[in-house]
Amino acid sequence: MTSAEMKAAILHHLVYTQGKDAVTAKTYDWRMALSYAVRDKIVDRWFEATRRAYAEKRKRVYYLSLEFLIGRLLKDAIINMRLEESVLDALKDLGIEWEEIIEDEPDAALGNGGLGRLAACFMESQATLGLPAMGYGIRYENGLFRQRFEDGRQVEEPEDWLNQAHAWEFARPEVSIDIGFGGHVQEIGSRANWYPSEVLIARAHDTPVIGWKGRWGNTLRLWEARPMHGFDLARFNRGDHTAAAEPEAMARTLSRVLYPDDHTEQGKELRLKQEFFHTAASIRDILRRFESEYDDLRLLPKKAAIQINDTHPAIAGPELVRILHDERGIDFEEAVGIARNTISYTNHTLLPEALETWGEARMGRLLPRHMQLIDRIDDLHRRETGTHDLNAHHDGKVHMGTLGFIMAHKVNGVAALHTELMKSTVFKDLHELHPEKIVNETNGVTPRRWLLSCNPRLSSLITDSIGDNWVDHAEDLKKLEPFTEDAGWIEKFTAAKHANKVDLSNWIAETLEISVDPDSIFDIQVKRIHEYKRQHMNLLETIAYWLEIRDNPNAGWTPRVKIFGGKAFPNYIYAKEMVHLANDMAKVMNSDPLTSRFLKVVFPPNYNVSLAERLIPAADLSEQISTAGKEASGTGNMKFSLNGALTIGTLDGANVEIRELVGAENFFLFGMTAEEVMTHRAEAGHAARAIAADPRLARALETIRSGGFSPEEPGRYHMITDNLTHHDYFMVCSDFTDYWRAQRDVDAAFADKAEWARVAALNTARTGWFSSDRTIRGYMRDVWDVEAAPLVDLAAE
Ligand code: BZD
Repeated sequence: MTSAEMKAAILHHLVYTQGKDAVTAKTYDWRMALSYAVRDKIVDRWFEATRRAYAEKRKRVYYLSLEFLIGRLLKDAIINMRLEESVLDALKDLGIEWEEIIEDEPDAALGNGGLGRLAACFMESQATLGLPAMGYGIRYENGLFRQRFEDGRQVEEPEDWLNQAHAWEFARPEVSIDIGFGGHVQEIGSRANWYPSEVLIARAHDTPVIGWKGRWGNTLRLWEARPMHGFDLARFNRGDHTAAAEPEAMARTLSRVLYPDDHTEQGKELRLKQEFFHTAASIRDILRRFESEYDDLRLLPKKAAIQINDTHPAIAGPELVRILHDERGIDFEEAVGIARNTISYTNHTLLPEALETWGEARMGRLLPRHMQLIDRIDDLHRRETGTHDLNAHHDGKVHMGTLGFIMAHKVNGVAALHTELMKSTVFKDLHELHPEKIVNETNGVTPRRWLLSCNPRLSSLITDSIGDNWVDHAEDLKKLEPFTEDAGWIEKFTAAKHANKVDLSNWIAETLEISVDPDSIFDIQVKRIHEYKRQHMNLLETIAYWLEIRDNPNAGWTPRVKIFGGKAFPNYIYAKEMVHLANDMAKVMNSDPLTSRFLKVVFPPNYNVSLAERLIPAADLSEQISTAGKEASGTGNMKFSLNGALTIGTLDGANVEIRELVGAENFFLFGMTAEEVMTHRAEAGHAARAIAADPRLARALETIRSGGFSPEEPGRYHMITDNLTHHDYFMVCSDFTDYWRAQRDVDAAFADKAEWARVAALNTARTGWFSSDRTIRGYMRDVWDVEAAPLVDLAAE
C-alpha cells in the first residue's frame, strides 16, 4: 500500500465512517479513521484464513480464558501488516503526530497480569504460525481498575475502555446463545433434562488477530451478557420506570467487571456465574461450528482442541459431557472419553489461596445438573483407577483443579520447575495415577510486540546485523553472539539502550516531575504487588542502600533509579501498604540532598501493558526476586532479558531456564532454592535470626518501624514490620543478606560499561527461545496434536 493510498483511506474513513472533516477532527477521530483504514487491510487476510481453515478441514484450537490482556491494538496491527512506512508518511502529510495517535488508544485491560497477557501473546503467535485457533473470553465493560495515588495510597477508579467506540471489534448479534442458571433437573434413566430458572443471552463480538506479515488471521470472540427480555414496556407504561430497566441491568452485571483478584479465590457467586456463562457459550459455539462441518461427535477430539486457561473455565468438562450425554444421547462413559480427549488444562499457580473451590450448595443451586455429573465423573474416575479418595467433590466443595485434571488428557505447567513441583506437591497423587498427563510448556512472549514494536532502536540494530528473519524465528537472535565481541557493535548496542533510557527519563520528568540521570542503573520491578513477589525485599534493600549513602555521601556510589510498577488487589491490605511505603520512601529519598544524586525511587501509577512497553526497553536490571517455588513462571522476566536487561533473581519459575540460557556468569543469582525454602521455613524463629545476623536489615526495618518514611504517622507500617519480624512466610529476611550481596555485585559489574553491555547483548542473543512461537509449537506437538496451515509470504508478493 502506498502512502497516497493510505492517506486516501484515512480521509475516506474520517469522513464516511467517523463523520468528521479534516478541519474539525480531533485526535480521537484521526485515530479511529486510521484504525479503520488499517482494519480494512486485516479483514481480507482474516477472511482468507477463515475460509482456508474450513476448506482444508483443519483441526482448530480453542483457547478458553477469562482474561485476555491485549493492550493497544493499532500499532500491533500496523507492524504486523508492515504498514509503518505508508502510515508514517500519510500522517506526516496530514500533519498528524504518530505518537499522539498511538497514545490516544485506551489499553484493552481485560486481564490481571501474567495469565491474561500470556493468552494475548498466544493469540498473536497462533496467528503468526498459521494455526487455526480461536480465543474465547468475556467482553468486560470495565477492565482492570485504573490505579491512582492519593497521598501515596492506591486509589482504584473504574476503567471504561468501551466508553468510546472500539475500532477493532465486530458485533455479531446473530451469534446469540442462551445460557441457563438454576432451576431443576428431571432425570430420565442415565440422562436428564435441565430446566433452568434464569436464562441470559451471550452475544458474540469478534476481534481479528493478525499474525506477522498478515499471513494468517484468527478470531478473538468475546461474550457480552444480555437479558433474555429487554426493556419491560408494560411495566414502564404502568409508571414503574426503574423496574422496567431491571432485567437489562441484572444481565449486564455478568459481563460488567473483570475480577481484580490475581492469586486469590474470592468464592463470589457472580464470579461462578461469569465462569459458567463464558464456558457454556464457548462450548455451544464450538459444537455448533463442529456440527456444521461433521456429523459424528466422536470425531470431536480429532477436529477440536479445547485449552482451559487455569481452572476458571474448568466447568467445560461437565458442560461438554452434559451436552454429549443428555442432549445428544451419547453413552455417559463415552461422552467423558470424548470430552477428555478434547480438553486440556494449564495450571498457573500452586499458591493454595489461589486454587478454586466452589461450595457444593452454591454449585448445586446454580448448576444442578453439573453437580450431579461431577459426582458421576468422580465415580467413574474411582472405578477407572481403583481409588476411593481422589474426588473433585469432597469436604463439601468442588475442587476445580482436581476436576480440571480428571477431565483433561493433558495438564501442563508453565515452566520446568513449576511442572516438577506440580508433580511432587499439589497433583502428587493424581500424577502417580496418570504419569503421562502432566507435561511442561514453558511460557513465552511474542517478539513482535515485546521487541520489534516496543524497542525500535534495538530492533533496527538487530535487523541491520542479521536480517529480519528473527522476527518470526527468534532463535535466530543467536546469530548476534559473534557481534557481542565487536567493540564497535557494542557501542551501537549501548547507544540504543542509552537512547531508550533518555526517552524514559524525559517521560518521568514530564509525567512525575522527578529528574533521573540516564547514566544510573535503571533497576525495574514491575508486576502485580504481592508478598510472594517480594516488592518489600526490594524496598528494604533500597532503604539499606540509602542509609549507607547517608553515612558516607562521598564514597563514590553507583547511581540507581529504582522503578516500581504494579497494582494491588483492592482488598489486599498488605499489598496496598507496600505501595504506600514505596511512595512514602520516594517522597523522602528523592528530596534528600545527601543522596538524591545517587538514588531515586520512581513509582508511575497504573502499570499496564502500554507502560510495560515503555519501561522494559529502558531497563538495565530486571528484578525477579520471588520466594523460590512461588512464581510459576513469570513472563516479564523474559521480556526484560530479550530487551537486553540483566536479571537479579532467585531460582524460581522460568528464571531457572533464563539463567541456563544466558549463562550462570551472566545472571545475578541469590537466595534459597525451593527445597531450602521448605526446610528453612519449618525452623522456628528464622526471621528473628536473620535480622539479628544482618545489621543492615535490622536498621532498615527499624527505620520503617520508627516512622522514618511516615513521620506524621510512625506506626503506619507496623503491619509489614511486625509480619516480617515474627512470621515472614515468604522468607524476605532470610534471603535479604544474599540479595544485598548480589546487588553490590551488580554495582561492581555496572562499573565496567563495555562488559555490562556485552552481557546485556548476550541476554538478547540467547533468549530467542522464549518466543511464544516456540511455546505454541510445544502445545501443538505435546498437547493439541495439530498442524499449522502452510503459509504464503505476502511480503514477497
Ligand atoms: O501466570 C501467572 C503466574 O503467577 C506467573 O508466574 C505466570 O508466568 C503467568 C502465566 O503463566 N498467574 C496469574 O497471572 N494468575 C492470575 O492472574 C489469576 C487471575 C485470577 C485468579 C487467579 C489467578
